[in-house]
Amino acid sequence: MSYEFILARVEGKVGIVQFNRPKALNALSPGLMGEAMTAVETFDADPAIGAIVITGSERAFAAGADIKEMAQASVVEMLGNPFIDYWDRLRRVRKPVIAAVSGFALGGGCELAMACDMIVASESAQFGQPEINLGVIPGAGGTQRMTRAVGKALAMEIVLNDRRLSAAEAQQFGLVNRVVPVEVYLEEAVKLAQQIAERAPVALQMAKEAINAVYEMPLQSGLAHERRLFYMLFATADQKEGMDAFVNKRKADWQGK
Ligand code: DAK
Repeated sequence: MSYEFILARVEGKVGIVQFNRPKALNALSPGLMGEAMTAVETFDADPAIGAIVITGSERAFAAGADIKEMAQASVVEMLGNPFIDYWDRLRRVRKPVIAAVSGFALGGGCELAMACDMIVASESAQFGQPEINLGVIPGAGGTQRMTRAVGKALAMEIVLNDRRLSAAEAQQFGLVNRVVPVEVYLEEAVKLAQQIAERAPVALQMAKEAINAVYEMPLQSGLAHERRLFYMLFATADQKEGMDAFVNKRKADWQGK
C-alpha cells in the first residue's frame, strides 16, 4: 500500500511505521494519523509480524496535533473530529508497539509515544505537553499517562508550566525504556522489537494485556485477570512446546497457536 504522510516497511518480523511530514515536524494531521493507524492495524493482523515500531525523524518524532488544522475549529467540530479515535485504535493493537523517539515529542506526539508499550529514545529526544501555551490542555491522555508515569508533582509542572523532559530525565522518571545515541535510536528500537518478536506470540499478547490492565483495574481484579490469562495459555500449543523445549534442552519453535 502506498501512503502520502507515512512510510511503512518490514524488517524481519518487525513492522515499522515512520511519520513523514518533515516540513511540519510530523504534526499529527488526521491524514497522517489515519494512515499510521491503518499501517499499524495491517501489521497487527499479519501473522508474519511479531512487533511494531512507530517512529518519526531525527528532528521530530511529532510536534503534536496539527495546530493549523484545528486553530479555527468550534467545539462541535472538535467533538465530531475523529482524531481521538486513532488513540483508541492504538490501544486495541494486540502486538507490542515500541515508539522510537528522537527530537520533539510534544503534545499529541508525546501522548502518542506514551500510548505505545515501550519507548526507545535518542539522546536528543524532548518530551513535553505544551498545550497550555495554546490555551488548552492535553486531550489525548497527556494528563493521565504522564501523571501515572512520572508522578503528580512533576506532571503538574509539565502540563501547567510547559516543563520539558530531556531524554535522560525521561529515563530517570520511568517514561522511557532506554536512551541511546541519535545515530542508532531506530536501529536499537528495531533490535528490541526483533527480540520481542521472536517470543511466543500468544503469550506476548496476554502479557501486554495483563500489564495494561494495571491502568484499568484495582489490584484484586488485576490479579484475577492475570490468573485467567495465565490458565488460558495452557490451552495453547506454544505452552506445550515451550515447556517441552525446556525439559528436552532445545530451542522452542513457536507456532502462535
Ligand atoms: N502543528 C502544525 N504545524 C507545526 C506544529 C504543529 N503542532 N509544530 C511545528 N509546526 C510547523 C511550524 O509551523 C513550521 O511550519 P512553517 O512555518 O515552516 O510552515 C514548521 O513546523 C517548523 O516549526 P518551527 O519553525 O516552529 O521550528 P522550531 O525548531 O523553531 O520549533 C517546535 C520547533 C516544535 C518547538 C515548535 O514548532 C513548536 O512549539 N511547535 C508546537 C508544539 C505544540 O504546541 N504542540 C502541541 C500541539 S496541540 C484532541 C486531543 C489531543 C490533541 C488534539 C485533539 N482531541 C480529543 C480531538 C492534541 C493537541 C496538540 O498536540
